[in-house]
Amino acid sequence: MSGGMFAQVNTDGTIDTGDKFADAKLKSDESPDIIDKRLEWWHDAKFGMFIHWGVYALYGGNYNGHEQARGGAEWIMNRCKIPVTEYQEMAKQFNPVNYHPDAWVKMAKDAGMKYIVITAKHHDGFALFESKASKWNVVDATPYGKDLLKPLAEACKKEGIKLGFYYSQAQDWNNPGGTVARRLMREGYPNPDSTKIDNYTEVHQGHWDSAQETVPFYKYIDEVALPQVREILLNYGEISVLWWDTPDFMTIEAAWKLQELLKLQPNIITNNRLMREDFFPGDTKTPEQKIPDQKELEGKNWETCMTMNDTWGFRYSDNNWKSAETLIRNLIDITSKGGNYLLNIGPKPDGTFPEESIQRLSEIGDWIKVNGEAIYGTKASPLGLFSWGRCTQKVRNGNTILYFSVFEWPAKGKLTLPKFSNKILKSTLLASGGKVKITSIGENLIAELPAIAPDKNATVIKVEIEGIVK
Ligand code: FHN
Repeated sequence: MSGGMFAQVNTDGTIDTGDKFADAKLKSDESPDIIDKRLEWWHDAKFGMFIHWGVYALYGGNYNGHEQARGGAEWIMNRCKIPVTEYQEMAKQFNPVNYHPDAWVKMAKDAGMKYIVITAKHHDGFALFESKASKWNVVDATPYGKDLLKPLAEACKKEGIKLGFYYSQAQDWNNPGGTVARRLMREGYPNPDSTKIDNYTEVHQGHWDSAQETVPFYKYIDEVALPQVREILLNYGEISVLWWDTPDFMTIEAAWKLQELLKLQPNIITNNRLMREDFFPGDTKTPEQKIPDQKELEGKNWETCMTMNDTWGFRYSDNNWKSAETLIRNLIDITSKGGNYLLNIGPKPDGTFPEESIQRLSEIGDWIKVNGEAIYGTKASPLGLFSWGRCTQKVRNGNTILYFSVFEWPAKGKLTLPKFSNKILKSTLLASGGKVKITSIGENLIAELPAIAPDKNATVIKVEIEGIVK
């Protein structure tokens, strides 16, 4: 990964914007070929599981009878302004005795996911791993007392699933010196002291508890973030992804130091959220809760992360689950535009997945077992988008395979394909292998399909053609 000098942070906290600033833009001395090689598995994988888990799962979006008014349940400490000691007291109830990482990994694998990215530390600063840098970790602060990442890493290795860690590098609401993205009290609940609290957070860069500000940011970086990132990079075997998040108030110096640590895992892939993206672009772009237009991120490595309901961390009251059909079509849509899909699970405090997530994973798995060929190792559609579905492609020995995923089944089974002039070598339904007749009528290519859609989620037509689509 990248090398270079640290940019100068002046004594007054400002940054030297001289030449070194320009140096910072040079992410790495790696050649594009080496970068592409490193990302090869990730491009082929297409589908991963995001896991948001921590002490916040115990609240499940409710603080003392107050339903958190806005945002994901993993933000409850900030939005409801829970005092540091009180939040840390809650960890004494964190005892996920039903945590079975083998089962988690198996569920991910059966759903067709090829990698897992878990919150080693989210914004509440709670480490899911044993840490010498801060006692605010699962081993020291909970009755469970065991590292949660070790057995997950072992299960992933056993099952051939790549493992990545999410690490909230700047925001940390419990380890002193961490930054806070300021949120107004009304985003938590109507606290009678809201005005006073908001006035306080305004002049304290978002902090609501004096315990959060006993040391400066650089000390938090040097004494917590850097040693912890070393720990997660050194103690769990091969780590495939480092997923940074919310770079609020990050300094160039802190970002450089963190990025330097990535050399401990030479093949690691990182995202664009370490600091300002123009200085530290990372390897991947990370649209959140949205699927970009095909043109928006063309030629870039990108991964859309999304929730199955409306929250990242487990929330009791969130029943706004997307259907399996939507999730499957999202995966196809993203793949047809050249991206990856990182789909989130928010485990319950006892270590189990919500039943609704399990059901959806299983339905996605059923679809992908039959149609995975249209997803893994494919490239973006060469024919753009169309109203009834999406297309992915593979080029093999100079010829192309087009995979048309049909969402809206055509009347009488007659589907007009987008135009291409290549000779058609073979066309079948991917799931059954049944032949599909394609005829050229005037300007149009018409595929003759069964009258009723064989798969309500998406039926894939595999069309093998000569050469490459221009
Ligand atoms: O604030 C977080 C949020 O809790 C969640 O972790 C998502 C996942 O991408 N990222 C942040 C917001 O961008």
